[in-house]
Amino acid sequence: MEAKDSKLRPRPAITAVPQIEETDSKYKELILTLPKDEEKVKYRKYQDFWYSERHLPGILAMQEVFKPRPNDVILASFPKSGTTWLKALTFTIMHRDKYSFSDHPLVELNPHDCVPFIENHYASRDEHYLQTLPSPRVLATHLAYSTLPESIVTSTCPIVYICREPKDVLVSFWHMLTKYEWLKEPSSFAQTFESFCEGRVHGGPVWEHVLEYYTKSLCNPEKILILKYEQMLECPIDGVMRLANFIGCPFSVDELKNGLVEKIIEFCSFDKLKDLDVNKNEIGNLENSYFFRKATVGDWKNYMTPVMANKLDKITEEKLRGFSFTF
Ligand code: PAP
Repeated sequence: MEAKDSKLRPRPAITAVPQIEETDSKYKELILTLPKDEEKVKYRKYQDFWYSERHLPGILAMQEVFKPRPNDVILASFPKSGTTWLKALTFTIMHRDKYSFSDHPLVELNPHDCVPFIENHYASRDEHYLQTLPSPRVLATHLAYSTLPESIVTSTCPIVYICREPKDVLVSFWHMLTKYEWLKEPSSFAQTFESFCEGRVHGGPVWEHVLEYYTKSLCNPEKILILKYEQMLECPIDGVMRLANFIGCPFSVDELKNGLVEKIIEFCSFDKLKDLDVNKNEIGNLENSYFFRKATVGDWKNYMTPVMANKLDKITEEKLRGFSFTF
């Protein structure tokens, strides 16, 4: 087994991404003309989706410049839908011949360090890092399908998309927002609820985000695989097998006999990852622990009034009408 990959390193903190007022990005002027939403986090609407304003220079640069390698695997998701887990699983499956469990990058690095968000590296002017990573790379994005660079859409790279029931996404989202110190005074749950319903959160609206990838996957099932967070929790073996087959790394008969699928699931489990020192805030990126909260289905019941839940369910019902998709 090869030693840990020296190329991997902790990602830049979100504070490394300049606010729009401070950036010298060539896209600044254009971004300042986009529709704006000003709550505690500033969002702007770009190509029908709302994105955090400070990340838009990176998103536009990525659209213009990013070129995938033919054997990259792209992980896509709406925020708080199971991305961290999908990153850990995909990275472990793909590099299972390279790393042993005892000497694995995920023991010392957060999944977001092992699988970088492409747009975040552009936003923090650290995009050259992506070039230093050895092939095959696993890369991630929260961008809507229609915001993806043409180079990804037309490439041979498989895209794995994970989605989650919107009420739980919202609760997870709100918890994340309450943690950022640079927000000083986070939004109330009621404020975040209204913004979420109107789509004004990073990557929102969630329904259009999911439906774009879903409808594209129907036309091109070899290019896009849709995974559902709840199904992955219910039957991780099935999810991991589908994931491995889709990215071209199927398990051999011997690996199946040796219980490798179960071992990978255990290695990437919420309980295992959240208890690693690197994910506990003591070392590494201060934000690492924010990605591990409860990992359950239905936590929305502890935060939403019946009226709120009903309102969100109605929106979901209306948005999905006419599509064969259900959460
Ligand atoms: P991101 O968009 O900021 O990357 P993302 O990983 O998509 O976040 O979502 C975080 C959710 O995944 C959290 O859900 P919760 O707030 O409802 O608890 C987090 O707990 C959950 N999560 C993180 N790691 C795992 C894992 N290994 N298995 C299952 N769920 C996980």
